[in-house]
Formats: sequence, C-alpha cells, structure tokens
Amino acid sequence: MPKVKPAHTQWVVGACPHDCPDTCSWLVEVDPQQGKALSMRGHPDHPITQGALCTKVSRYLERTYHPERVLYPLLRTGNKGEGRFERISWEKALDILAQKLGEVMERHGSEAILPYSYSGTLGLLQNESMDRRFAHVLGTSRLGRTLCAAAGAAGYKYTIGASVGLAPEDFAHARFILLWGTNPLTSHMHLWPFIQEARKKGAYVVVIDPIRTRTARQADQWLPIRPGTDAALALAMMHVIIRENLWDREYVEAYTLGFTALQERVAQWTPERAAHITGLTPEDIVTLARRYAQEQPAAIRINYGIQRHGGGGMAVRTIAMLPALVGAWKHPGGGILLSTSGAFPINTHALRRPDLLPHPTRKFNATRLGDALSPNPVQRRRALMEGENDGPVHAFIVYNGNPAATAPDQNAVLRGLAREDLFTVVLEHFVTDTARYADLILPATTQVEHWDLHTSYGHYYLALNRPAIPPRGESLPNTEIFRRMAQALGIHHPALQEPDEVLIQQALDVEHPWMPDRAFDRLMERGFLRLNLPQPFLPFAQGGFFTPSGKCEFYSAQAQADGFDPLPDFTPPHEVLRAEADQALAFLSPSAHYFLNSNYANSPRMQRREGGEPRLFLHPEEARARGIVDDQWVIVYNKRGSLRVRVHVTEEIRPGVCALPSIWWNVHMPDGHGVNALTTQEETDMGGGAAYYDAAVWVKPEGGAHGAEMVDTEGGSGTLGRSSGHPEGLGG
Ligand SMILES: Nc1nc2c(c(=O)[nH]1)N[C@H]1C(S)=C(S)[C@@H](COP(=O)(O)OP(=O)(O)OC[C@H]3O[C@@H](n4cnc5c(=O)[nH]c(N)nc54)[C@H](O)[C@@H]3O)O[C@H]1N2
Ligand SMILES: Nc1nc2c(c(=O)[nH]1)N[C@H]1C(S)=C(S)[C@@H](COP(=O)(O)OP(=O)(O)OC[C@H]3O[C@@H](n4cnc5c(=O)[nH]c(N)nc54)[C@H](O)[C@@H]3O)O[C@H]1N2
Ligand code: SF4
Ligand SMILES: [Mo]
Repeated sequence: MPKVKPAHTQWVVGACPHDCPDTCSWLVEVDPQQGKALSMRGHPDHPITQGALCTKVSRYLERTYHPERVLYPLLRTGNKGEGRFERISWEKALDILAQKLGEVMERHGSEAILPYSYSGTLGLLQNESMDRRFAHVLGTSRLGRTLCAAAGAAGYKYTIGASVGLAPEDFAHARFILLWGTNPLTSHMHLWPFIQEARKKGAYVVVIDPIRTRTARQADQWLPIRPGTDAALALAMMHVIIRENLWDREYVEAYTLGFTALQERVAQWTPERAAHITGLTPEDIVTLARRYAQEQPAAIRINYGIQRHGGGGMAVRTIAMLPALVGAWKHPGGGILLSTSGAFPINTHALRRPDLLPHPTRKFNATRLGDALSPNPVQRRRALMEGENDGPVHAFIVYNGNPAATAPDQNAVLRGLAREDLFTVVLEHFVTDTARYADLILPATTQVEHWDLHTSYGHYYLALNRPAIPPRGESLPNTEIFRRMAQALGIHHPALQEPDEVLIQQALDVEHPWMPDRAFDRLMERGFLRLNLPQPFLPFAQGGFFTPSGKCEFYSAQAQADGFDPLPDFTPPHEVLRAEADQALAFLSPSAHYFLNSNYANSPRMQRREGGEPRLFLHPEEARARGIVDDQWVIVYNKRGSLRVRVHVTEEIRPGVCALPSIWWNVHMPDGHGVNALTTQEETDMGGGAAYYDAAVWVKPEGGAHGAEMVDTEGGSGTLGRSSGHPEGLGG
C-alpha cells in the first residue's frame, strides 16, 4: 500500500461478508486513480456497527493484499494434498473444467457432481445465487447446508415459528441478561454496548458456559455447565417458576399452547435432578429461575454454540419457551434472540431459481461430507438427506468453504478428497487445507472487489456491498465464475447470464410489510437500511408467533408429526455424558477470538494474538489426574483420530471438559491434524446438524523429546512454521 496518501480519496460503502451475527457496514477509503484500497473503518452512522469493526476484520485489506492470495487459476502439479500448483490461463482452466465435468456427466450423470459451499461469505449474491442456478440447470447433487445452525433453527421453529427475536438494541432495556452458551465479546461484539447500557441501569448478567470465556469474565455470574445439558437446566427452571407461581398467567393463557402438559412434564424436573445432569448446584438453579422470572425485562441471548450437541435442537426448543412462560415478551428488552434472519423478506426464489431444476436431485448432508465422498455406498447412503441415488461423487466444486479444516470427522473428509477418481475445483482466496487437494484452483474476489447484498442474523438491517476496487490479478466474483463455467459447458440459459446489479434488484423485489419502500434505491444511496420494524421491536408482546397455532408452542403437534416428543425434554448428547464414566473428557472447539472459523488463521499477526500456537485448555484436576503439567505436549485422541498439541492448564474451564479454540488450519497444527480430526459425523437430533461440541476424547502426555524436536525442526516461527514445504509459504 502506498505510504503517502493521495490528495483525493473516496469512501465506498460495503459490508462485512463473514459469518457473524453483526453484519457490520464498513467504509473503504480508496485512491480512485490507482484503484487501490487504502484503509477501512466501521460505518459511523450504522446503529449496530457504531463505527467499529472487530480486530480481525479491521485488517480485512490485509486479506485482499495478502502476498499469498491466489490471483490466477492454478493447476495441480503435485499429489493431492501436497500443495504444488502451476499458474494457467483462465481459458485453459475453463477448458479443463468443461472437459472434466462433461466427462463426469456423460459417464455417471449430473448427480455425480457435488457443489459444496458454506459460509465464507454470507452475501446473497456470492453465496447463493448464480451458483445455485448453475447447479439447478445442470441437475447436480444438492447440499444440505447444516453445519452451523440446523439444529437450533429447527428447535426454535417448533416453539417460536421462525428465526425472529429480540433486537440487539433492545438488550439495553433489559434488567436481567442471560448469555446462554454464547460468547459475544468474541463472536459478535456489537451486542456488548447494549449490554453495557443495560448494566449502567443496573442489569445483572449471567453467563452459562463450560468455559470462563472473555464474556464470562465480564459477567456478574458464571455458571460452568456440563456441555450438552442445557435442556435439563431449562426444564428445572420452568419447574421452579411454575412451582413457585412465578409464571405470567395472563400471557400464558392468551398466547401459549400446552401449558397443562408442560406443567406435568416439568414436574419431574426438580432442581436436584437437573443439578445431577448439569453439574450445577440445586441452589444455583433455583436462584437463576427466580431471578429470571422476577427481574423483568429479562433477555436471553443464545447463539449457535449451544446447539452443537446430539440434543441441541431440543435444547434450543426448550430454552425458547422461557420468555413466554414469564411473559418477558411483553416488555421492551424482554425475550430471546437466537437469530433475526427469518425477518428478512428476501426473494430467494428469484436468486436461486429452484424451478430450473429438471427433476428433484439427491441431497447430501454437509455434516456427513466424509460419508458423501466415500467410495463405499453404505456410507454414502448415510449422507443422503433426499433421493435414492447412492452412486459415487466424481466431481466436487467447492466455494466459500474450507471443509478439509471445518467439516466434522476430518480424516473421513481427507480420505474422500484424496481419491484419485474425484475431480475437485476450489474457488478461493488462498491455498487452504481444502485447496491443497484441488485439481484446479480458481481465484475468487474478496469483498472489496465485488457487489453483494446482505441480510443479518443478529440485527434487522440490510446492507449493500459495493466494489471499492477492481479485482486484483485475474480474480473474479463467484457469480462470474459460475457464469463462465456455464458458458464453457455450452449452457446459454439467460438466467445464467444476469449481471450482479440485476440480482440485487431481484432479491429485493418482494411485497412485504417489513420490506422498506424503494429498498434498492435507498440502499444504493446509503448502504444500509433497517427493515420496516418499530423500535423498540416487541415481536410477540401480543402473541403473533409464527407457529401453526400462532401461539408459543409448549406442545408442538408439528414436532410430534416429525417424530419428536411434542413436549420439551432433555435429549442426551451423543458422547459428552458417557465421557466422564470412561475417564474421557468432553472436547470443545469454540470460536477463537482472532480467527473467524478458519479465516485469518493464515495471518501471522492473528496467529500471534491467538497465542502463537494452538493450545488445549485443561483444568488442573484433569491435568494432575493424567500427570500433565502446563505447557506440556499431549496427544488428544478418540476412535476417529488424534492430534498433538501443547496444554494450557487453567481453572477457566470446568473439570471434565477440555477445549481448543478454533479453527487453526491443519497445516499449522503441530502434526498436521486439525480439531475436526476428533469430531463426529453423527448428526444432531433435529435438522441434521453437526455435533461439533459433542466429542469424547482421551488426553495423554507425550514424551518430552518429541516436543523439543518439533520446535527445532520447524524453526523460525516455532510450531507454526509447517509451511516450509509449501510453495506459497503459508503461515509461519
Ligand atoms: N471471533 C470469532 N467470531 C465468530 C466466529 C469465530 O470463529 N471467531 N464464528 C462465527 C460463527 S460461524 C458463529 S456460528 C458464531 C457462533 O457464536 P457463539 O455461539 O457465540 O460461539 P461459539 O464459540 O460457537 O460457542 C459459544 C460458547 O458455547 C460454549 N458451549 C459449548 N457447548 C456448550 C453447551 O453445551 N452449553 C453451553 N451453555 N455452552 C456451551 C462454548 O464454550 C463457547 O464459549 O460466531 C461467529 N463469530
Ligand atoms: N471443530 C469445529 N468445527 C467447526 C466449528 C467449530 O466451532 N468447531 N464451527 C463451524 C461453523 S459455526 C461454521 S459456520 C463452519 C464454517 O465452515 P466454512 O465456511 O468451511 O469455514 P470458513 O473458515 O469460513 O471457510 C470459508 C472459506 O471461504 C473462502 N471465501 C471467503 N469469501 C469467499 C468468496 O467470496 N468466494 C470464494 N470462492 N471463497 C470465499 C475463505 O477464504 C475461506 O477459506 O465451520 C464449522 N466448523
Ligand atoms: S466479523 Fe462480525 S464484528 Fe467483525 S466486522 Fe464482521 S460483522 Fe463486524
Ligand atoms: Mo457458524
């Protein structure tokens, strides 16, 4: 970047693309003559962004100008996984692609192609428009994008009806705030100023988390719950609230369904029973229930960390009943927030064009990607969410995702990616763990180089992202890459040619009371726009739930029809509870503060801030029981895999649990194995989601010699320098 600022710079409005509830609006300072981005900052007028970006994203331009950025199409020259590539032209890349995909379709049919994406960008264009149209016209296999949120979304829907909840601004009005299995100071820091505002007026903040997180350290109380047991806690809270007559009779009678059945169900859930399961004390549970019911308005924030367990769907469904039971929804600042995404009336049909699909094709669950890529039909059938075709996947098109690091059961995923009979294309900014297995890497633009339109899952504002600079090198937006891929295959459908600005208009083209008038024009003028919702926003003060009955459903006939208990219950996690009996530990891999999933984990600056190397958090009791001391190298293992890591002994995690903040790239892990080597493909109870935080592991000390040897041979940047064999010198 130039050292001397030119006299005339411009500020271009954009939006943070990452998978984060805050969807910040940003301003990029550009030198229009040079087509260079000089600096960026949070939009000062955006009521949630409030002028500030988080530490990671305030350095977004380092991503755009990163020396290791992929700027040209690359063709694999080494073995899969090795990371050796040569630059080729776009023309040649598209020729290879058309030839390979053509062959696969001819020999095995279009369903042998699996496009895979996750949440590298949440932009409606670069995440779910032209790519879907391409897949639909071709009739490829479809993907169930379940990794992050499927269980919670399904559970919340049974109780509330849609992903709508308390607005973040309204937390400022709360008197009691329950941060339940979420770590906002790390994962969505723009909620914090509203919590601070509430605290200035006397609000009490409780954090329920097995780890004493950054957020828990700031709270008035930390309740170190055993992972995967939150439903038991919520049931016991309801038990106390009903037993002590602290529930809101008027609200319950008018706006809820199934109170009598609920009362019967929770009668069994004494605080003593829940204490036994959750690892909390009966007194803590009773006090929490009383305060929650009496200190109105009470606000609950859950996010997706809490539902990455075998019973995650049921847990969210159960917790979501609490505000109705105590009538919290009646007050500004009362209620619960999981996600706001369901409020955005976006014309997704116009964007994705499912009508272009020639016939319903099979759908693979992303949570079972390892199974989907397997050569074994029995495993592939396990990964099928829809359809019967259990033939192998022969072509894999990855964009906005890094499954070699982020998908569960990493060793199964890597076995699939290593298959010689799988043609893999990866659209990327970097040679990620996944891209190393690609036959072809195609250079994708970053957020400052393309158009996009954003909703949010943590507030109620739309955001526009304008390109601030021309694409660097030969990179192209995902939308354009899919257009060119279609052309190369000889497909000239008009829906596969529409430009990005038209896609934005189509997405906003809806008649809905919550869609602002002239949304497109106003977004073009200003960059962000609140949905047509009052402020404060009391979505269910007078009922109006989005459930079939229009009430908050304690009893859900829909859940029953889907094969679940119609009433809330505690669904045990897959592995966590058994772990303690087997001398094992529950393994958590929560969001690292300075990474965003695997993004920024290749930034030496962020690696340093994250402590320089991955660390396993372990309670002193557990360390002592295993003869482990602080800083020691250990092996963490289970039947799915193992990894080598150094230990951080700390009381900031409950006994019985260990944790490795994530997601470090595999190539930067001491032995090349990432956290997901330990996680399971076993789905959550609802939605087919990934149970990332539901893994039992064993931890054993490793001989000291090996540890010393690692540091010596890797040199320079200690354990991070595993990139020595990599042509682009990732990390280190
Ligand atoms: N800095 C940063 N920000 C991020 C991300 C990131 O990687 N880094 N990721 C983004 C994404 S994709 C998402 S989905 C969100 C997630 O946002 P959050 O849900 O807030 O974050 P997580 O780290 O997934 O989980 C939050 C907490 O849940 C705790 N936890 C785990 N299991 C249980 C349980 O059974 N019960 C309870 N009560 N607590 C439990 C963990 O210890 C962790 O501290 O964050 C987003 N923001
Ligand atoms: N063990 C464990 N595993 C987890 C989690 C956990 O907490 N623990 N968290 C889970 C969660 S919550 C989530 S959401 C998933 C995320 O899973 P992924 O979406 O696979 O994770 P990311 O690390 O965000 O990888 C996205 C990739 O997309 C690329 N990208 C970004 N923008 C663009 C673009 O415009 N075009 C193209 N072509 N590429 C782009 C980035 O460079 C990055 O490599 O991970 C899950 N995995
Ligand atoms: S990651 Fe979240 S907090 Fe950080 S800039 Fe993006 S939207 Fe804002
Ligand atoms: Mo996520």
